[in-house]
Amino acid sequence: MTGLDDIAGVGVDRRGGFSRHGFTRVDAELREWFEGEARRRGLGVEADRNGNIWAWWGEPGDGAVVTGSHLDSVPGGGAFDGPLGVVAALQAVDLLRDKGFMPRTPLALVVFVEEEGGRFGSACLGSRLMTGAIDADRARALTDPDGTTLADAVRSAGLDPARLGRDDAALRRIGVFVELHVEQGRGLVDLGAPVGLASSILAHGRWRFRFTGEGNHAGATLMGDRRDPVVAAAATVLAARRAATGGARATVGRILPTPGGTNVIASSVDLWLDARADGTPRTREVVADVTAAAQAAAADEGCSLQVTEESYGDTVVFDRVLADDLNATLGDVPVLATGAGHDAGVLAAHRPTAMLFVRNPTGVSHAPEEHAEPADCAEGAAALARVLEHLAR
Ligand code: HGY
Ligand code: MN
Ligand code: MN
Ligand code: MN
Repeated sequence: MTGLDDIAGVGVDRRGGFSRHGFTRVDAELREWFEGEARRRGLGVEADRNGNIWAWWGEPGDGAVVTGSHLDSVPGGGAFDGPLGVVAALQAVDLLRDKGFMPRTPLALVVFVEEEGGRFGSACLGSRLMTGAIDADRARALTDPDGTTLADAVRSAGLDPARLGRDDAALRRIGVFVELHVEQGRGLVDLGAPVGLASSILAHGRWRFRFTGEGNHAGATLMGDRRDPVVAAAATVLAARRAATGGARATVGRILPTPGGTNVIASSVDLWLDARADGTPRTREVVADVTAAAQAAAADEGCSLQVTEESYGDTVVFDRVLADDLNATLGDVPVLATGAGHDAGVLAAHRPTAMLFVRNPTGVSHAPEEHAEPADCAEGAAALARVLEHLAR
């Protein structure tokens, strides 16, 4: 799909996936690409106070029909998660223009920044700043693995960190928001459909578990004399697997021992838990189970433990009236729940919001195997065009 090919080379990492994170040089390259594509279509481009980019078909105005997604990725991510929604939005504008459509309502495309939280650890950062779902002071102090704060990163991207935070003017501009996204799962494959609508998003959050023990020599320290935080962390990983029952999901995808030497007993280790379930009570129950096991493991190992909630969002149920209306427009497509979070999930608490999914034959996401066939991508863009025409007519 043109567009996806244009950016396919940007931010490819050694695993063959993509590592594109907010407010980095790679991010700047992707923004430049998007702004060029938007300007080529005569769209007016502006960045909001939180670093999200808006491209306007017609005069910017309140109550607009807005579509978009993100261009950043998880480390080693796939080619479609985020970019497909942005490229499909550009293609939908082309399709509508080709048929001579002129929106009667302002229409905007938005690229949200740092949706994956791959750099600063907080998911949907751009949309959560816009809605006030994350405290601006807390956000400014977020640091990346190199210790750079969000405030510094924003400043070096040419924005004023003091202006980060809830943006009521931007929210007023959103009359309705629709995000197209590659499906992260096999629902559409199993149903034999190229395009679907989202019904809900699981509650999910991220917690950092910091175990502190005693750094020492791997060879000179007898086993009985150790306080090894990695041992407590390992027990916690297994506890997460045990806790995730009944449809709940618990993942530890990132563990960082300090100092991280092969012949060094770590002095501390950070482990991040990603927990998701149908609803807050069950999600918090999973986290409580894992925390209890982590505390016991830390005590056994003579280590201390500090648990910090880094981001959390309750279950999202998308606007049913809007979904039914769009489904009538699309001619009765499958309606699916998802375990993956999205900027649309953040906005859904503030504005009528819907999501379109495009079939992913592998069902895999957040890995290079993530895929969508060109024909299904085209179907997705055409479906988005029909939806935008319906909403902005
Ligand atoms: O983590 C998620 O579900 C999303 O991809 N940010
Ligand atoms: Mn993702
Ligand atoms: Mn995504
Ligand atoms: Mn030595």
